[in-house]
Amino acid sequence: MLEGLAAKIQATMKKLRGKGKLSEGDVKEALREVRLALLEADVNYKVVKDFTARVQERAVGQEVMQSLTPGQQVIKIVHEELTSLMGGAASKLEPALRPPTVVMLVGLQGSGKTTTCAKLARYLRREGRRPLLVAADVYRPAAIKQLQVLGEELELPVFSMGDKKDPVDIARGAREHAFSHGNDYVLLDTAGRLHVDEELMTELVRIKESLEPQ
Ligand SMILES: Nc1nc2c(ncn2[C@@H]2O[C@H](COP(=O)(O)OP(=O)(O)O)[C@@H](O)[C@H]2O)c(=O)[nH]1
Ligand SMILES: [Mg+2]
Repeated sequence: MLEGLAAKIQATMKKLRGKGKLSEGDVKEALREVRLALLEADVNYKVVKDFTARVQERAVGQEVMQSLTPGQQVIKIVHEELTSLMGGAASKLEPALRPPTVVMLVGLQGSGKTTTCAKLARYLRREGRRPLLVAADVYRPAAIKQLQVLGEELELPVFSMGDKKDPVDIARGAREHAFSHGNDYVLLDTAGRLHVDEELMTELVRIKESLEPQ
Protein backbone atom coordinates (compact mmCIF):
# COMPACT_ATOMS: atom_id res chain seq x y z
CA MET A 1 0.00 0.00 0.00
CA LEU A 2 2.74 2.47 0.95
CA GLU A 3 4.72 1.66 -2.19
CA GLY A 4 1.72 2.70 -4.29
CA LEU A 5 1.39 5.86 -2.25
CA ALA A 6 5.03 6.83 -2.78
CA ALA A 7 4.75 6.31 -6.53
CA LYS A 8 1.60 8.40 -6.78
CA ILE A 9 2.98 11.27 -4.76
CA GLN A 10 6.22 11.19 -6.71
CA ALA A 11 4.32 11.39 -10.00
CA THR A 12 2.35 14.38 -8.73
CA MET A 13 5.48 16.12 -7.51
CA LYS A 14 7.18 15.53 -10.83
CA LYS A 15 4.47 17.53 -12.57
CA LEU A 16 5.13 20.45 -10.23
CA ARG A 17 8.87 20.28 -10.65
CA GLY A 18 8.62 20.88 -14.38
CA LYS A 19 6.70 24.13 -14.01
CA GLY A 20 8.41 27.48 -14.10
CA LYS A 21 5.54 29.42 -12.62
CA LEU A 22 2.82 28.07 -10.39
CA SER A 23 -0.72 29.26 -10.08
CA GLU A 24 -2.85 28.66 -7.07
CA GLY A 25 -4.78 26.24 -9.27
CA ASP A 26 -1.63 24.18 -9.95
CA VAL A 27 -1.04 23.81 -6.23
CA LYS A 28 -4.67 22.91 -5.59
CA GLU A 29 -4.62 20.29 -8.32
CA ALA A 30 -1.41 18.73 -6.97
CA LEU A 31 -2.79 18.70 -3.45
CA ARG A 32 -5.98 17.08 -4.65
CA GLU A 33 -3.94 14.22 -6.09
CA VAL A 34 -1.89 13.87 -2.93
CA ARG A 35 -5.07 13.86 -0.89
CA LEU A 36 -6.60 11.09 -3.00
CA ALA A 37 -3.41 9.06 -2.80
CA LEU A 38 -3.39 9.33 1.01
CA LEU A 39 -7.06 8.39 1.28
CA GLU A 40 -6.58 5.40 -1.02
CA ALA A 41 -3.71 4.30 1.21
CA ASP A 42 -6.15 4.22 4.11
CA VAL A 43 -4.89 7.28 5.94
CA ASN A 44 -7.57 8.63 8.27
CA TYR A 45 -9.82 11.22 6.65
CA LYS A 46 -9.26 13.84 9.33
CA VAL A 47 -5.51 13.41 9.23
CA VAL A 48 -5.58 13.92 5.47
CA LYS A 49 -7.75 16.99 5.81
CA ASP A 50 -5.42 18.60 8.34
CA PHE A 51 -2.43 17.70 6.22
CA THR A 52 -3.77 19.28 3.04
CA ALA A 53 -4.89 22.36 4.92
CA ARG A 54 -1.41 22.84 6.36
CA VAL A 55 0.33 22.37 3.02
CA GLN A 56 -2.15 24.61 1.29
CA GLU A 57 -1.65 27.36 3.81
CA ARG A 58 2.11 27.24 3.54
CA ALA A 59 2.26 26.67 -0.22
CA VAL A 60 0.07 29.41 -1.60
CA GLY A 61 1.82 32.14 0.39
CA GLN A 62 3.37 35.01 -1.52
CA GLU A 63 6.89 33.93 -0.71
CA VAL A 64 6.51 30.55 -2.36
CA MET A 65 4.52 31.62 -5.39
CA GLN A 66 6.84 34.46 -6.26
CA SER A 67 10.07 32.58 -5.67
CA LEU A 68 12.16 31.50 -8.65
CA THR A 69 11.45 27.85 -7.99
CA PRO A 70 7.89 27.60 -6.71
CA GLY A 71 7.59 23.95 -7.75
CA GLN A 72 10.60 23.01 -5.66
CA GLN A 73 9.27 25.01 -2.72
CA VAL A 74 5.92 23.25 -2.78
CA ILE A 75 7.63 19.87 -3.04
CA LYS A 76 9.74 20.77 -0.02
CA ILE A 77 6.66 21.74 1.95
CA VAL A 78 4.83 18.54 1.02
CA HIS A 79 7.91 16.55 2.00
CA GLU A 80 8.24 18.30 5.36
CA GLU A 81 4.56 17.91 6.19
CA LEU A 82 4.55 14.25 5.13
CA THR A 83 7.55 13.60 7.34
CA SER A 84 5.88 15.19 10.31
CA LEU A 85 2.66 13.29 9.50
CA MET A 86 4.54 10.00 9.70
CA GLY A 87 5.81 10.95 13.14
CA GLY A 88 9.01 12.85 12.39
CA ALA A 89 11.75 10.54 13.57
CA ALA A 90 11.67 6.93 12.39
CA SER A 91 11.78 4.36 15.15
CA LYS A 92 13.10 0.87 14.56
CA LEU A 93 12.06 -2.44 15.99
CA GLU A 94 14.82 -3.11 18.52
CA PRO A 95 16.01 -6.70 18.29
CA ALA A 96 16.58 -8.63 21.51
CA LEU A 97 20.17 -9.21 22.55
CA ARG A 98 19.42 -12.90 22.50
CA PRO A 99 16.96 -14.04 19.82
CA PRO A 100 14.13 -14.59 19.42
CA THR A 101 12.87 -11.05 19.69
CA VAL A 102 9.38 -11.21 21.16
CA VAL A 103 6.82 -8.68 19.94
CA MET A 104 3.42 -8.50 21.61
CA LEU A 105 0.54 -6.93 19.69
CA VAL A 106 -1.94 -5.36 22.10
CA GLY A 107 -4.99 -3.17 21.67
CA LEU A 108 -8.74 -2.99 21.53
CA GLN A 109 -10.90 -5.54 19.73
CA GLY A 110 -10.91 -4.90 16.03
CA SER A 111 -8.07 -2.39 16.15
CA GLY A 112 -6.03 -4.39 13.63
CA LYS A 113 -3.71 -6.49 15.82
CA THR A 114 -4.03 -9.69 13.81
CA THR A 115 -3.69 -7.89 10.48
CA THR A 116 -0.69 -5.93 11.75
CA CYS A 117 0.85 -9.14 13.03
CA ALA A 118 0.72 -10.58 9.52
CA LYS A 119 2.00 -7.37 7.92
CA LEU A 120 4.85 -7.19 10.39
CA ALA A 121 5.75 -10.80 9.68
CA ARG A 122 5.81 -10.17 5.96
CA TYR A 123 7.96 -7.11 6.45
CA LEU A 124 10.39 -9.03 8.65
CA ARG A 125 10.68 -11.83 6.11
CA ARG A 126 11.50 -9.28 3.44
CA GLU A 127 14.27 -8.08 5.75
CA GLY A 128 15.64 -11.62 5.75
CA ARG A 129 14.18 -12.58 9.15
CA ARG A 130 12.32 -15.71 10.16
CA PRO A 131 9.20 -14.62 12.04
CA LEU A 132 6.84 -16.97 13.87
CA LEU A 133 3.20 -15.91 14.18
CA VAL A 134 1.62 -16.93 17.47
CA ALA A 135 -2.11 -17.38 18.02
CA ALA A 136 -2.47 -16.16 21.60
CA ASP A 137 -6.06 -14.92 21.29
CA VAL A 138 -7.99 -17.79 22.86
CA TYR A 139 -11.20 -15.89 23.56
CA ARG A 140 -12.64 -14.99 20.19
CA PRO A 141 -13.87 -18.13 18.39
CA ALA A 142 -12.37 -17.54 14.94
CA ALA A 143 -9.26 -15.67 16.07
CA ILE A 144 -6.87 -18.59 15.75
CA LYS A 145 -8.28 -19.56 12.37
CA GLN A 146 -7.89 -15.98 11.15
CA LEU A 147 -4.19 -15.99 11.93
CA GLN A 148 -3.75 -19.45 10.41
CA VAL A 149 -5.38 -18.34 7.17
CA LEU A 150 -3.12 -15.29 7.02
CA GLY A 151 -0.11 -17.49 7.75
CA GLU A 152 -1.06 -19.84 4.93
CA GLU A 153 -1.52 -16.97 2.49
CA LEU A 154 1.88 -15.59 3.34
CA GLU A 155 3.47 -19.01 3.66
CA LEU A 156 4.65 -18.17 7.15
CA PRO A 157 4.54 -20.50 10.17
CA VAL A 158 1.79 -20.06 12.74
CA PHE A 159 2.18 -21.46 16.24
CA SER A 160 -0.99 -22.47 18.04
CA MET A 161 -1.85 -24.60 21.05
CA GLY A 162 -5.60 -24.36 20.49
CA ASP A 163 -7.93 -22.28 22.62
CA LYS A 164 -7.83 -24.29 25.85
CA LYS A 165 -4.43 -23.17 27.06
CA ASP A 166 -3.38 -20.15 29.08
CA PRO A 167 -1.95 -17.49 26.73
CA VAL A 168 1.09 -17.28 28.99
CA ASP A 169 1.81 -20.95 28.33
CA ILE A 170 1.18 -20.44 24.62
CA ALA A 171 3.66 -17.58 24.58
CA ARG A 172 6.25 -19.65 26.42
CA GLY A 173 5.64 -22.61 24.16
CA ALA A 174 6.02 -20.36 21.13
CA ARG A 175 9.36 -19.11 22.31
CA GLU A 176 10.59 -22.66 22.83
CA HIS A 177 9.36 -23.51 19.36
CA ALA A 178 11.17 -20.48 17.94
CA PHE A 179 14.40 -21.50 19.68
CA SER A 180 14.31 -24.96 18.21
CA HIS A 181 13.13 -23.92 14.74
CA GLY A 182 15.44 -20.98 14.24
CA ASN A 183 12.76 -18.27 14.26
CA ASP A 184 14.34 -15.00 15.28
CA TYR A 185 11.06 -13.10 15.78
CA VAL A 186 8.04 -14.20 17.79
CA LEU A 187 4.90 -12.16 17.08
CA LEU A 188 2.23 -12.64 19.73
CA ASP A 189 -1.27 -11.97 18.47
CA THR A 190 -3.10 -11.35 21.75
CA ALA A 191 -6.82 -10.95 22.43
CA GLY A 192 -8.35 -7.50 22.22
CA ARG A 193 -9.12 -5.90 25.54
CA LEU A 194 -10.11 -2.77 27.35
CA HIS A 195 -7.84 -1.33 30.00
CA VAL A 196 -10.72 -1.72 32.49
CA ASP A 197 -10.80 -5.47 31.95
CA GLU A 198 -8.72 -6.51 34.92
CA GLU A 199 -8.36 -10.18 34.25
CA LEU A 200 -7.22 -9.66 30.68
CA MET A 201 -4.89 -6.82 31.66
CA THR A 202 -3.30 -9.04 34.30
CA GLU A 203 -2.84 -11.66 31.61
CA LEU A 204 -0.83 -9.19 29.51
CA VAL A 205 1.31 -8.36 32.53
CA ARG A 206 1.92 -12.07 33.12
CA ILE A 207 2.95 -12.63 29.50
CA LYS A 208 5.18 -9.59 29.71
CA GLU A 209 6.83 -10.73 32.93
CA SER A 210 7.27 -14.19 31.61
CA LEU A 211 8.76 -13.33 28.22
CA GLU A 212 9.97 -9.75 28.48
CA PRO A 213 8.93 -8.83 24.94
CA GLN A 214 10.71 -5.94 23.22
N1 LIG B 1 -9.16 -0.39 6.15
C1 LIG B 1 -8.37 -1.06 6.96
N2 LIG B 1 -8.88 -2.12 7.59
C2 LIG B 1 -8.07 -2.81 8.41
C3 LIG B 1 -6.71 -2.46 8.65
N3 LIG B 1 -6.18 -3.33 9.53
C4 LIG B 1 -7.17 -4.19 9.83
N4 LIG B 1 -8.30 -3.89 9.16
C5 LIG B 1 -9.60 -4.58 9.23
O1 LIG B 1 -10.16 -4.36 10.50
C6 LIG B 1 -10.79 -5.52 10.98
C7 LIG B 1 -10.20 -5.93 12.31
O2 LIG B 1 -8.84 -6.26 12.11
P1 LIG B 1 -8.10 -7.37 12.97
O3 LIG B 1 -6.69 -7.41 12.52
O4 LIG B 1 -8.86 -8.65 12.96
O5 LIG B 1 -8.19 -6.69 14.42
P2 LIG B 1 -7.92 -7.32 15.86
O6 LIG B 1 -9.25 -7.66 16.43
O7 LIG B 1 -7.24 -6.22 16.63
O8 LIG B 1 -7.04 -8.51 15.67
C8 LIG B 1 -10.62 -6.57 9.91
O9 LIG B 1 -11.79 -6.62 9.15
C9 LIG B 1 -9.45 -6.07 9.10
O10 LIG B 1 -9.53 -6.52 7.77
C10 LIG B 1 -6.20 -1.32 7.93
O11 LIG B 1 -5.05 -0.93 8.06
N5 LIG B 1 -7.08 -0.66 7.11
MG1 LIG C 1 -7.28 -10.42 16.35
